[in-house]
This record gives sequence, structure tokens and C-alpha cells, in this order.
Amino acid sequence: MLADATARRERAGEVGTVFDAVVVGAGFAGMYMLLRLRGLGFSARVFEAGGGVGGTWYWNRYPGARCDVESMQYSFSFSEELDQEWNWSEKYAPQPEILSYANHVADRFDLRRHIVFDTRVIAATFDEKAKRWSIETDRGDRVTAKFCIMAVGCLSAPNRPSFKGLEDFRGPIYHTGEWPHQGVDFTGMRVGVIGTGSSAIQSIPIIAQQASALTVFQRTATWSVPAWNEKLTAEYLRAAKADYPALRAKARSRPTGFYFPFNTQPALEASAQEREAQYEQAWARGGLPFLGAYGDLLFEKAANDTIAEFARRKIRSIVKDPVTAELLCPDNVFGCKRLCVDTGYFETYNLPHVRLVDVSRTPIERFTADGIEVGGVEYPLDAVVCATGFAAMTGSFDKIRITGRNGLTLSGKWRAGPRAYLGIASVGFPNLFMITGPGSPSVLASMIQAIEQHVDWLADCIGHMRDIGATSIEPALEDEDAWVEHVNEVSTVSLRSTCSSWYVGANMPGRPRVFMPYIGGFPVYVQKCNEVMSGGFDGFVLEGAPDSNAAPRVRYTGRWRVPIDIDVISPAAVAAKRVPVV
Ligand code: N01
Repeated sequence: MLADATARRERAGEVGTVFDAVVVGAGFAGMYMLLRLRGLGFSARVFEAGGGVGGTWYWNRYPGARCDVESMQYSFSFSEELDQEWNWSEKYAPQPEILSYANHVADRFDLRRHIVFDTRVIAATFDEKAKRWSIETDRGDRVTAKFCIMAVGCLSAPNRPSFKGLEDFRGPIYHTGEWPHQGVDFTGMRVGVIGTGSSAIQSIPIIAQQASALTVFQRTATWSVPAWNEKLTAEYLRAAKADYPALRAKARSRPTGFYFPFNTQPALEASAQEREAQYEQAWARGGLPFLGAYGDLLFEKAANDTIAEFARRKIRSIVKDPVTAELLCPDNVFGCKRLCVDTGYFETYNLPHVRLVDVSRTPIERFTADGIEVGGVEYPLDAVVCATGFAAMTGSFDKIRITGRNGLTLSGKWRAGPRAYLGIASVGFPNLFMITGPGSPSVLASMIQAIEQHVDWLADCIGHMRDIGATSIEPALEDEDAWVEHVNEVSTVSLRSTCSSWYVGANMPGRPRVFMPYIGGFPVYVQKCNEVMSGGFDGFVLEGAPDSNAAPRVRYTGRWRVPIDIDVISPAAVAAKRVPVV
């Protein structure tokens, strides 16, 4: 009996060292991948560096952390029962609630028995003879798997700038992306926040409520739109859930992978008065959909100037001190960097104990024992919060020594910028997959939708490989090159490629400047993935398959095979039309 039970657990991947698949990370991507692998009967082991599931939402516990995609859409869509049984409490869910949701999913689908927590994968090496991956962890595990699936997240490797004198500072230094689990009480403290991206925008108003003095060090002023967050009533939830499948379907057809009303008219075709009214209405709705006020805002500089000027006027009307207001007014393209969504961010600067220090031209010089020095002035501080973001898209891969065929390392191959076919796989690394990797819509779409689409595609791919007896799959070099070129080309159509954002790796010194996510739009990308699959994994080389011409069986990707009207007017569709998909 005991031997039977052990054999069953080994087959499932709950114990042992030999698996069909190893998944790195137990965020939303890792959890859903595990569920699908298990559904296909594969043995799978997940390694997770954190002490629990949730990924981003496990680590980013800074004050005010919440999602800025509306809760009803920032959740898994694969299970109608799950959709119906979970109740979000607010329009934009706070981090603890999203983490509870992740835990609920783990429990509901009984995922934990395959996940090893507090264990970081440090190396993955391809054994060419065995055609298997050998995976090592920081706790001494050594396991092998046919497939190695990187569910490591796009924004998971914190950027900790190496300021001079860091070790001299007597107080604590926190990073928003690695926040202490017990929380931090800043009551009565003089706090410095470095950075003004999404994490800073969310945490600054809350920290200001506790701190006796708050100093914000701003390198680039940020565009932010009010969230107008609110509690969701039982009535709202009932109505929304009654129509949930329709909402999910609409979301899948949108370039961002989530639904919001979108005005297709070009801004420049409207009169100044019409634009003002439209922007006022969109501002009153708030959030990321503000960018949907007109169809050409991210494509025509003159159109973008109109929304930028409107938003600057809003900042000036909120912030009372004119010098601070001017410092807070960005001078770059509106929405070029990731648009922020806030609750009381600009208002915070009206508080007497909050000040803004411009470090754009005079950077932070050093940390001292008692604070931070800029331009010869020391700002006294008891604690510092680095809201300095992440080594986006590739940072989490760089933390693992990934070695493919002929000793090729992934970080070596990607030194001049990431290269991956569809953001799913990379030449030289057979049977290694990435979920929402560079070259896929990922961070430009609602992450959970992007994750689900990738996982479903991978599940069908791996299922097909088993069906036909294939031993390995790897992109063909010319297809990978063509895709990487296409991703670059399509990015140039958008104004988003014009500023120093983390999308292009420009937030950190020394990183190559390459537009990493695919900006052609989620539906366009999904259609391409579907075509690749229908064509028997076009652009991939499958080895060891005597029956490689068999049509792949659609197990999980069916729900992504919806007819898509590429003419759905949207920024991304415009881009995709100008630069046809390869
Ligand atoms: O990081 P960021 P984040 N000296 O890179 C500044 C997602 N997210 O953690 O702009 C001084 O945006 C840097 O300045 P600059 C979302 O996709 C989502 O805030 O590079 N300053 C910038 O101001 C988001 O975009 C949610 O000139 C330095 C800031 O630090 C992404 O995560 C919530 C510096 C970093 O901003 C990252 O957001 C939070 C230096 N040496 C995050 N180095 C929601 O869903 C960096 N900076 C709501």
C-alpha cells in the first residue's frame, strides 16, 4: 500500500527527483502552469523562492500596493466557478486581497503539494544527450526534467541602485519590491522615498500619513491619473457576474487584454472644446482607461500633446505651490512610461511636511550616516524607501545560470537584448519555455490574461509533443530573428518607444536599449500564436517525432481562438496594421 502511494506521488511529481516538467516560480504563471501540466497527467515540481504563492503580490507588500487593472478583470478566467465564487471588495484590489486570492486558487486546486517553497532555482543546464534539463536550487536540490518552464515574472528582480555611502546610513533602507512581511511603521520618522513610478505613487500618500517628514527624490516626473477607487457593492458584483463570460470575451479581444470603453476617434479630428469635454469625462472615470480617450494618443505627437497639456493643467490645479507643481509636471510623452494610477498622490505635496527634491540634473550624491546628500545639501532621514523599480523582463532570468546547447548561456545570448521567438522560447535552449517572456505582450497586457494564454498554448504544445513522440522543441533561428525584428519594428510605430522607460531597459545603467514587450496588441499576438500552432508549430523545430505532421490537438487554446476583428480600432491594432505581423 505504502509503495503504491509513494509510486503515485512520484508519478505526480510530489516527491522524487525526476519529472516531466519543472516550473520556476509559483506566482500566477507558475500556479496555472502546474494546474495544466497536472491536467495533462505530467509529473511536475514547482520551485518558489518565496515562502508562499503569489509572486509579485507575495513580495510587493509596500503601503498602498494594489492593482491598477480593475479587480473583476485582474483574475484568472479559466474557471467560471472560480469567477462566480470569488468576491472582490474594491474596484482596484489591494495587495493583501490579491494575495488571498492567489492562496485561494492554490488551495482550491490543491496545488501546494507540488510546490517547494523558500527554494530558489540557481541553475538550469541542458543535457544534450539525455535531452533533459538539470535543475539546481540554493537548498541543494538537483532534479531533472524534460521541460523547464520559467514562470519567473517580468518585474521580479529589484533594482537597487548602488548609491555611494549606502553602508554609512544608520537607518533602515527598504525596497518596495521586497517589503518586510511584518510591515513598517513610519510614525514620527523622517522618511525619504527615491523614485516616482507606480510603487512610489501608491506608497507616498500612505507613508505621508505616518511620517513626521517626507522627502521625495524625483528623477523623472510621472504621469498619473486618479483611480477613484471604491468599494464594490453586492449589487454591482451580482450584475457583473451575471455577464462575466461576455466581459472575459470582450477583454480577450482588446489590445490590452482587458476591457474598457475606447473612443476610436483621433484626437486631432475633434475641436479643442470637444477634446476638453472628452478628457474631463475620461479623467472622471479615471485609471488606465484615460488613455482610451482617443485612438491616436500614443501614435501622433500632436495628439499626445493635447492630453499631456490637459493632465499638466490638472496637476497645476491640484498642487498649490507653483514651483512644486512645475516640478511634478512631466515633459515627456503622456503614457510613454507606464501610466500611473493614484489616490491622492499630487494632493500629498500640499501637506506641510512633504517636500520634493529634483534629482534629474543633480543626481543623488551619496547616503550619509543621517540622510541623503544632493547638490551639497544633506536631507536628514531616519529611513529610506527605494521605489526604484526592477531589472524588467530579463532580470529574473539573469539571476539563474541557464545553460543550453554547446554551453550557451541565456544571459550571454541576451547581452545585447533579449531574443526569443514569440517571447516563449529561445534558440539554443530546447524544451525551455518562458511565460510572458520578452517579445510577448506581457506587461502591455493585463498580466493574468497574458499568462493564461501562454500557459494554455504551452500545455497544448507539450501535449502535442507527447502525442507525436517528440523529444525536443526549439525555435528555428530565422523565425526567431524575424520575430525579434518585428517586435522592434512595431515598437517604433508607437510613441512609447521614445522615452527612457523600463520597457526599453533605460531605467538602469548598463542595460541594452531594446523595446522588450510586444506592442502590436494582445489579439494580434494571440492570433499569431494560434496560427503557429495550427501550422504544426511553425517556426519551431521538433526533434524525434516520426509523426511530426499530425495536426496538434486543441486541448486548452480553444478559448483563445475567437474571431478577432483586427480592425477593432485601437492603438495596438493601428500599429499592427502599419507593421504587418511576420
Ligand atoms: O518602478 P519604476 P515601480 N536615482 O521603474 C526612479 C508595475 N507596477 O516599482 O523614471 C533616482 O516604474 C525612476 O526614475 P526614472 C508597473 O508596470 C504595477 O514604481 O527611471 N531615481 C522611477 O521614478 C510599473 O510600471 C502596480 O528616471 C531612480 C522609479 O525610481 C512597474 O511595476 C504597482 C534611480 C522607479 O519606477 C514598476 O513600477 C506597482 C536612481 N538611481 C508597480 N533609479 C500596479 O498594478 C530609479 N529611479 C498598481
